[in-house]
Amino acid sequence: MIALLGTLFGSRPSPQCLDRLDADDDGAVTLSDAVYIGRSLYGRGPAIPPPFPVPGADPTPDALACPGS
Ligand SMILES: [Ca+2]
Ligand SMILES: [Ca+2]
Repeated sequence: MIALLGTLFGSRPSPQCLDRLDADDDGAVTLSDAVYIGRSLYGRGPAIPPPFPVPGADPTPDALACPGS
């Protein structure tokens, strides 16, 4: 969540793999991903989609850059 908010608000450089920040798996990295994570962690929203909670490749195709996948 810290990396996501830092990237969105410019206090951290974007990671090479933006797909890692796409928590709601909609193919874009936006503030809605932070809201999705918060709601999921507090049991007020759907679970974060795979590969969470284990690091791995995104099983659904999208346009987000992720070197090596
Ligand atoms: Ca997203
Ligand atoms: Ca995806």
